[in-house]
Amino acid sequence: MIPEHIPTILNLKSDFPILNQHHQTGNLLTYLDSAASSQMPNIVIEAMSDYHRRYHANVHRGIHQLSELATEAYELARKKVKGFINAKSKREVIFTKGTTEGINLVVHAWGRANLGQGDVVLVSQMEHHSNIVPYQILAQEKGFTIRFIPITPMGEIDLLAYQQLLADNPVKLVAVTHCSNVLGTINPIAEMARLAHKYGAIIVVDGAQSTPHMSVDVQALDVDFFAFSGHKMCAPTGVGVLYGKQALLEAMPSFLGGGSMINEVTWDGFTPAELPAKFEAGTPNIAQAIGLGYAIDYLQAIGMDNIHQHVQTITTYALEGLRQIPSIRIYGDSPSRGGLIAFTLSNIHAHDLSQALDFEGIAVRSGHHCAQPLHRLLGVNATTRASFYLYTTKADIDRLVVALGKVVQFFKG
Ligand code: C6P
Repeated sequence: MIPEHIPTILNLKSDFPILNQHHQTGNLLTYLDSAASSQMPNIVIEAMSDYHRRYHANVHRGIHQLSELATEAYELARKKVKGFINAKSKREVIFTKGTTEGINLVVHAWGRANLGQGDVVLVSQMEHHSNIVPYQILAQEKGFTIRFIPITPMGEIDLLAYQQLLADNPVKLVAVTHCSNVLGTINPIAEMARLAHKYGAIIVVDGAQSTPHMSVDVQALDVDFFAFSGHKMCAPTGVGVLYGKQALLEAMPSFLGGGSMINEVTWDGFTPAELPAKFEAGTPNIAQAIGLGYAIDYLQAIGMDNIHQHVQTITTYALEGLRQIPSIRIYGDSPSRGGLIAFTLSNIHAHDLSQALDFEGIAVRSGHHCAQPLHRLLGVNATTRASFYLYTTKADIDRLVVALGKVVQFFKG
């Protein structure tokens, strides 16, 4: 249930208990690490607590009242996801642990059945390890080739090079992120899907950084698979979604085996269950899926377009502020960018920088952000990244800019 008072876009912090805490400095916590994991509003925390207190039971197994209540809530969450991403059917919505598991499912089920010697998989240069390593693991076994789609100096996909790679190679699969977790670039997925299909390939999209921030319509994008994580969109950790076109999901073999995913088992073998159960082996993360459903209610009550607009405003404001800092280098220069900014500051190590910011009560992330090949391409080992969400305010950005100014002075002196 959405609270009667639907908060305005400018004043959401009060919905997030964690953001109303004071840091040891005495300042309110300035949380600028939502691209790693976002915070949960009360409505999500309470929905999960309600499940634990009132109707915790396994799903799709018991015919007692608690199990029925749990099953109903779990399936309602699936229905909410279906609407949220505009899937054609609930059968196309597979609950996973997160983006990583979703992509691994595609690679090990679809990939194992369809990729072999002589085939090529295209992966963009801006991918998170989750959208690189699963292909590398399977390539060792099946002998297909991975080629990388180059990016431009602005940090965008080089579409001409992409088209050339499709034309020159027997490409079976294209793996690309909707929004880069380092450069912030939002990629032209509909166009990339159109080109992949023109050359007979499927497209697997990593939606970890886009789904929390903008409305996603998997049918309009015409993607074959699309994976995202709950914990970056106001839901808890431990739940995510893999969307797949029904025909592809039906044709591909099972991935994990166990309870729930079978129709019948004999000593000689098994027949898989219908979708989506076919890909949901074992007891799922029930409370987390319910939490994701409530997170979707919350995001939709505010409006995905409003969230996108808010984050765009905050990001533009942050870019203006950060660009005033001498010796800052910002990575990614695409006008089509999501709510995160990765940067380095002269020769200050990213870890020292984020520790110094933590002393000021500001949480950012530093490191390679699970995108080592991209960092190598950018010529750095590590960056510091500030990332924003619907609860981020201009005051948070002001604090970041002031604190960075202090850090520069400190390291100078
Ligand atoms: N990126 C970040 O700080 P999981 O861990 O499965 O929920 O999501 C993996 C993942 C996949 N793709 C992209 C583009 C991502 O950003 C992430 C998670 C976090 O950037 C943690 S490394």
